Amino acid sequence: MSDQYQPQPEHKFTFGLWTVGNPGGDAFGEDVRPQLSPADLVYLLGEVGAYGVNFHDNDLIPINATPAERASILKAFKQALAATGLKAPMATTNLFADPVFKDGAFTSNDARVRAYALHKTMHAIDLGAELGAEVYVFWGGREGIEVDAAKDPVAGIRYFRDALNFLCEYVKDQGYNLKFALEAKPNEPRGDLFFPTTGAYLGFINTLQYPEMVGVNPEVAHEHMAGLNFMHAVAQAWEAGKLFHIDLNDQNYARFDQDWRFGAQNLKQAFFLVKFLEDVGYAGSRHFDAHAFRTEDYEGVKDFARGCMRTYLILKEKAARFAADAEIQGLLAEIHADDGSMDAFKGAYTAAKAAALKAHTFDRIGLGARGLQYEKLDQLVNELLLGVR
Ligand code: GCO
Ligand code: MN
Ligand code: MN
Repeated sequence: MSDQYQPQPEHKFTFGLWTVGNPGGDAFGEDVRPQLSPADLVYLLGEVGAYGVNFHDNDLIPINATPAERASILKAFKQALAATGLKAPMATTNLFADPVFKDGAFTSNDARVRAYALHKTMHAIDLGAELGAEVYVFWGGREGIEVDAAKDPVAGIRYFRDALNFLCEYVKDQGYNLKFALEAKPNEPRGDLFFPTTGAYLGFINTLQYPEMVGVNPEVAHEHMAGLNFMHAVAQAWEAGKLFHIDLNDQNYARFDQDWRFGAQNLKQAFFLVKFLEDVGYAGSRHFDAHAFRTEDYEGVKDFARGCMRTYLILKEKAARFAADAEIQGLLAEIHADDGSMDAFKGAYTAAKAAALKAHTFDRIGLGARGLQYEKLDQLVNELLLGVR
């Protein structure tokens, strides 16, 4: 491999314990890889050059662990972090695997389940803070329905808001340096999930008690499942100052959550995403929430992890080429040219401006007849990506 594409700490590439540690079982087949311990997964990530490792509470400490088991797992994990230099920048709660959450956690109809979800999350937040996490993700894997008759969706929104307000207060009370990032998904594992898109969460955040503590964690696969343009969701989050984290992976449109290696399927979308993140100077983790194909052993898992990071870095280089390509930049300059003839109509409203604009005569036919050269531009992008310019 060329050195040019070697991951460095400043690239902030992270993986979850549940990603490289995914043993490959699916709804139709059993695990194909042995389960590795959290510490061993940290060593694997150190070997491939990642910056950090993220975890759900139960990726690290099984839900039934005794205090002695907990202490020994944590000790080995901390030793592995110290030995590899890996950070643990993000943590989260598993609020979906245990049967207690089969009908939701914060939005369950059962007040006892909702309270248990808060209890479990506070303990998990303590664990994340102990290991240095600064972002805490909420993915509501079971917050939804199969049966609309069973749940009131407005109550679901209110329960979720109450939970986040409570947990923001908890974080402030403990003095933790922790921000929340909400991760949307349209469906799977529930028939329909509440807050199906990043946009839905962006609307919701401003209804919270401490909106400044809460942002989003958009995931490529989740917006693609809904047939949406992921980069646009990321752009809206960025523009709102809410891009606190990002889950990178890939998959075909309108499928289940395939969680493939970054760039495995839609290279052009991946390119524009990387270009966006680099152009705006996004400084957070580039987290790969994906896993190796079920065909792979642990060597294949390393290929998967290296591939995610390498593709990101190659696309980053392509973005720099895009910025330096005279023909592309010349076309863009033409496309975005402004002759100043509309300057008098720009900016804030005034009655005089509105009257002048209403009285102005436009060359509507001429404006509509202009060719915009997007065919040429898009082909130049294709050729750049295909490596011939
Ligand atoms: C999924 C989600 C999860 C979350 C994870 C962290 O579709 O399973 O993407 O992987 O990202 O639970 O919150
Ligand atoms: Mn996902
Ligand atoms: Mn995710």
